[in-house]
Amino acid sequence: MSETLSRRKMITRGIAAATGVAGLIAADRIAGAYGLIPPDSGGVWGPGETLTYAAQRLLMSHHSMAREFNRSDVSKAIPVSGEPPSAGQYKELLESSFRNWRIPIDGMVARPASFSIDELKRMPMSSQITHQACEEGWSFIAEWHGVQLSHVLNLAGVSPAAKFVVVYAYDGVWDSLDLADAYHPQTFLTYGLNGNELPTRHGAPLRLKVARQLGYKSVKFLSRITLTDSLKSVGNGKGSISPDYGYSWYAGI
Ligand SMILES: Nc1nc2c(c(=O)[nH]1)N[C@H]1C(S)=C(S)[C@@H](COP(=O)(O)O)O[C@H]1N2
Ligand SMILES: [Mo]
Repeated sequence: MSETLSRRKMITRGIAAATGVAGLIAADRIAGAYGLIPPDSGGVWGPGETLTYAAQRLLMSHHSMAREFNRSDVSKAIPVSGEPPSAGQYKELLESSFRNWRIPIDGMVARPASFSIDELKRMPMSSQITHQACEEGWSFIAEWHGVQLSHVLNLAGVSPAAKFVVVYAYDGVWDSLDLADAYHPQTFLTYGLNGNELPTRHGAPLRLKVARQLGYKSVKFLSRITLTDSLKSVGNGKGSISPDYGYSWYAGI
């Protein structure tokens, strides 16, 4: 994990050092021309984020896989970040065992739809044993079960003009992925953890699992999925609630 992070920093710093300030602006222009400016960068004024995102997208294959582990590597204790929403719609859904919960998928899709947990479970199930790291320094290895996000996207029929998948949670958290990460084979909608139902505190009934980014991109307690071609008018316009707390939209590892 720290090796990966420092390698990423080295690449970014390497490009920055080699190019200098004029180069930074040039790099930003190139990144812009190729659609490699992340939504929270602020163009040339945010070259750090742009270089990290662009370097990963240019230097690493879109389909490079996060490492998968063995069952014997699964962590004994799994830390939790945050509490499930204790009031409102989520509380009602939890009290009725999510019987009336459905996840809508809408926006720039040919066939807007919504799915219950049972419907999601009837789709092809995938599992992954991967490492999840929180930006605050802790991490764990766990086995996640669910359906690839790409499967659900294909059912809904993503418009050729769509560029981002936005996800919303019942606790007000929201985030987005570009289509490279949304269609990545290890990007799941998960309903199971270590052979059991997904526990409430880990995001029941459904959470996003994004194996190649930090934990905060794996949004829990999902309430809606929507496709868009621009994040400018979504929330703070930065593609994620994370920049409000000082973290970047792109959290690749
Ligand atoms: N809806 C929602 N999703 C969330 C969070 C949250 O507070 N609310 N915390 C994030 C953070 S910061 C991390 S590190 C992971 C932690 O996942 P875990 O609680 O299952 O360990 O969930 C992420 N997903
Ligand atoms: Mo986190």
